[in-house]
Amino acid sequence: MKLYRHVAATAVLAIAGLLASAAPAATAAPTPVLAAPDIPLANVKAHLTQLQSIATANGGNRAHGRAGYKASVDYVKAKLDAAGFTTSVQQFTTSGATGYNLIADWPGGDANQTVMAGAHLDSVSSGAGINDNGSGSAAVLETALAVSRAQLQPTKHLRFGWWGAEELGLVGSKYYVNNLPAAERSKISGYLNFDMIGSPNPGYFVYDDDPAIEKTLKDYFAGIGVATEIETEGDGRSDHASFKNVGIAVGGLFTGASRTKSSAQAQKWGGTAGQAFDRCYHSSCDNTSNINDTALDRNSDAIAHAIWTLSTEPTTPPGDFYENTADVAIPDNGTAVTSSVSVTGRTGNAPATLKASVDIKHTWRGDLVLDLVAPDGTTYRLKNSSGNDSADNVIATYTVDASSEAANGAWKLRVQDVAAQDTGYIDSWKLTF
Ligand code: DTR
Ligand code: CA
Ligand code: ZN
Ligand code: ZN
Repeated sequence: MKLYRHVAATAVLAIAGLLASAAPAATAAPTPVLAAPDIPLANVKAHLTQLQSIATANGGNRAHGRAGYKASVDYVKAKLDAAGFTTSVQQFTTSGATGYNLIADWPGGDANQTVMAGAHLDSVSSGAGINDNGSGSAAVLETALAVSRAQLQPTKHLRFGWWGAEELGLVGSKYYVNNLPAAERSKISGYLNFDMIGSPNPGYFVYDDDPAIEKTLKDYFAGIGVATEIETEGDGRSDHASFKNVGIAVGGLFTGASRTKSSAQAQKWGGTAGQAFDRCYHSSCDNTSNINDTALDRNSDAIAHAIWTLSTEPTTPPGDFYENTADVAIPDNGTAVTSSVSVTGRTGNAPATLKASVDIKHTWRGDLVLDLVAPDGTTYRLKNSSGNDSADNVIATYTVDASSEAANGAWKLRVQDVAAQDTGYIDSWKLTF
């Protein structure tokens, strides 16, 4: 059995565990988060005007391999350099032409927890690509400039990216991720993607990949009384897929492309039912007239809200953790099994926010009951069985108020399969103090 303890900065998504005993945990007042500034719509539209001018001066587009794309990169880079960002241009080759990614780091913050936001800067060859994706590029640029204007000092490190050759198949963002060493990838705590956020007949769609990022973005719209829907048109269809595919938490916003707005959506958001969210998608008419100002403004402000919130929230202090990675088979509909960790060298009691992270492979997780057993035998219920939860695996972190327990001793994860059929095993689990 491999049992080891090491210190790690862990960012955990805590799921409150049900307690079988002990007083309810004390809840600390939420730490106030710095409020983001308003992102001036006029500034965002000024960037769109510049991108339109660039397209007009370069054959009508800003496509990969064309002069209009490199001119777009130069425009954005100049703004960021003047604002104090550390920028770099990453070159790659695809379809026989040189492509460019632009990366901008805001100096400061914990580099081990990097919050990243990005947008593809290229258009299709048929037009200027003002909604697709000048809108995302301009909003991310203006948010970065707002960070500079505010001289923001986030707890986490901030990085922004503008991708090349997205229209050729997410080529630029894939190149960036594939050439990022694994140690650097693991430092990115989340990537937020903004591709088409000013559609003329807009919907308000939020990516539902990472719950924490999704909640942050949805909270913004709830705060302004705008209903949102889960984005369903684009799994894998924009640059967030490049990050998600290597296990990085992702999120983002979208106002719709060629799909048609329903009557219910028109009722909710206004606009025209039975008409595409963007009738000029990938067309020559995707110009500065192809933008809904309200949508662009709301989404720009939502981006700023997310950047401020996710980068200034308290970082999770490094937590000591104790892990057991030995596999333990769980008998189907049988007796409980346990896996233990030995906690030594600590003083006093366990914390009120002791975190039990489990990785259990099982083909019907509703069969499983999970308990944390303290060294003195006190049992804390982490998860009850549920007949209708047919999803696979239990990969979750539970927060337990173990402040009445001595920290040192043998802590056990107890798992029981209480329903016939479907089997599994404890893959690993850990306690973080
Ligand atoms: N692939 C994007 C447009 C697009 C289509 N569906 C989604 C969903 C989420 C983001 C973007 C998109 C493009 O053509 O650039
Ligand atoms: Ca605004
Ligand atoms: Zn496109
Ligand atoms: Zn796009």
